[in-house]
Amino acid sequence: MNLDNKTVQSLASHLEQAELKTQDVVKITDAHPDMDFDDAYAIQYAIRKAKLSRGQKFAGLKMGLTSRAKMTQMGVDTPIFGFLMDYMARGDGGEIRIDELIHPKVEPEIAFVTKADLHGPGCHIGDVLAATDFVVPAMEVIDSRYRDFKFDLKSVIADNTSSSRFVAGGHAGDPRELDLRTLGVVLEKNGEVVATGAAAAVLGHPANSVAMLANMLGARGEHIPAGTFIMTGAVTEAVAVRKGDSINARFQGLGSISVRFV
Ligand code: OOG
Ligand code: MG
Repeated sequence: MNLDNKTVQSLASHLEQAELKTQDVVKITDAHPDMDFDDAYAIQYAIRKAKLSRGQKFAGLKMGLTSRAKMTQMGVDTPIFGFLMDYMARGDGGEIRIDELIHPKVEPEIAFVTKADLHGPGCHIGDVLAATDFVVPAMEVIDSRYRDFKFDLKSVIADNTSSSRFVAGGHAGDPRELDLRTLGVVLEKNGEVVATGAAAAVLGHPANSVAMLANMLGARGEHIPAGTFIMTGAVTEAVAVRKGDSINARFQGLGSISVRFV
């Protein structure tokens, strides 16, 4: 850690205010070039604590930048993790208000729900499949608080990995029966296909993303508890949306998710 606690707290409040006031800010490493990865996660944890202290409920964890498409799109090369809260959840088939967001983008993801604790280091795909209750299709709405979605890895970790809204589909699948590598995903905007992919885009298999999360948490003395909802990261690049857009994400064998931005 290179930042003192006061600076961590004030950067957390700065970024959370940007979220709550729908106002973009410049990336925080511009003013704090010496901040390190521990500082970045400490800022993210301070935002989580602030939300919990206001009575909001923890809803799950997410991995980000787990696919080549996303790493290339954002110009970074290491997966990161963040958290989800209850107020970020929206229903399949529902509406998402655009005026609550800065410059949202949508991404199709595979989500896991665990039935046993997962501990790292040393967590691997076999542990994850054994500890998975079911998988569901999901759609994340990311909304970086940074101007023009321009950031570096430390800045985006501090900004809770651009978490903003998420939608989980209701068609649950068993990861032991599905082939999660070849599972196809089609993303449509206003009836036109705008991105396609296969779930192997996520670290070869989305369960590897959950294993990596357990290992990243393990390095911090934490674990993934049983019953955790985990989004494993975008299968395709993220697609920008505007007011009036209808989005439909189709997942092979797992149904589809649709939302409208109003
Ligand atoms: C960071 C969050 C990335 C994913 O699924 O890859 C992410 C960003 O691109 O703003 O959620
Ligand atoms: Mg995502």
